[in-house]
Amino acid sequence: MYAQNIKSTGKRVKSLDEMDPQERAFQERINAGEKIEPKDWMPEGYRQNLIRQIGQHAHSEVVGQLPEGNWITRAPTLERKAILLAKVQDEAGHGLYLYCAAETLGISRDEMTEQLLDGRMKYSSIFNYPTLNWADMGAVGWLVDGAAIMNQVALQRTSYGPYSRAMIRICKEEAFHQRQGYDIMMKMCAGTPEQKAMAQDALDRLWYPALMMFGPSDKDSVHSAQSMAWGIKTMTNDEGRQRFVDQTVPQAEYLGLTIPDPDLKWNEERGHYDYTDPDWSEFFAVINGNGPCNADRLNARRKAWEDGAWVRDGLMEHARKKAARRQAAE
Ligand code: FAQ
Repeated sequence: MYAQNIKSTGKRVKSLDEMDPQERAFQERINAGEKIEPKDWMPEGYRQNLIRQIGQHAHSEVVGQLPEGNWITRAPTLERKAILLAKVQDEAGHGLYLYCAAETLGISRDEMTEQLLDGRMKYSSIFNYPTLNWADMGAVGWLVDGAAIMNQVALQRTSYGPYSRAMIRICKEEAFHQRQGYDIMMKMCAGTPEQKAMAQDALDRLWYPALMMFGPSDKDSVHSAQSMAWGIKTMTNDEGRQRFVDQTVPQAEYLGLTIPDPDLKWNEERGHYDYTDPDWSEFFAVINGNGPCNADRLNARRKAWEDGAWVRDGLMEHARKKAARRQAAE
């Protein structure tokens, strides 16, 4: 499996024979399916790669509150408002589990936040697209959470223990998120022709951005080969994207909606749908800061960070006083 995964991404990683004994023992633990825990020895590249991926994942959960948070006050009924509020709060919680998992690797949450705000760390491309109307709340839950789960179910088997355990908990909640989105889509598709047209429009705008969530195509993926050899990733970007397409097409058919891809068709021989890739120039523009909402999203996070400074200062002062009191009593 180890060798096959490397081949599928086309990039070369060290073989066992090329590793020094410590690194080789580490790789053999990974190959045997053992979890790596925070105090275990690990190659510096493994640690850094995990900080990058988990940090980016945590930032995505937190920035990901913004497009939906925007609709809490405008939800059409009290029930929808309560559900959306709970979902957005869950995303904040996911961010916190993930920051904690990253902190076990020797970076602080403050450092990760600073790296997000000064552009050294990324967050998922999808959250740089606007949510224009209520149908987008359905499409985000259905497609964005659907894509997120597809990826996160695979990450439950990731080799780093704290990340894997965070994923197990997060997936349980994400399953509810996806269903609430699909439920909104079902209601809209069974509603007036105008409501159904809104649902179709939301699918048209969010389909390709959702496909981009799985990352660049395997041939352009920088990290996949090494991340798969280390068991950090358990499927390639294209494998995840294909699974998502295969799962989502029948769901769109059930809703009576059309996926905006004229070349989408079932391929009997492959046992998968053939589909059109996203426009990769758009993907790279978005991850390099030039998507429709990049500036708004980062400005919102900067403001939250600055507005929260007094809370952080207060907590630090409280902790200092508590420690001093404890020391005086000893
Ligand atoms: N957006 O070498 P690869 C959610 C970057 S959670 C932005 O293939 P990798 C829940 C990548 O960082 C959504 N950047 O990278 C929710 C790298 O740049 P770097 C988040 C992207 O890491 C729902 C470069 O491109 N989920 O939505 C993206 O091996 C609703 C080369 O790419 C996760 O983060 C992208 N889409 O594979 C919340 C899951 N794709 O760092 C609220 C964990 C790639 O060298 C509401 N992450 N890049 O500067 C992963 O599984 C992986 O990181 C991938 C990318 C698969 C996303």
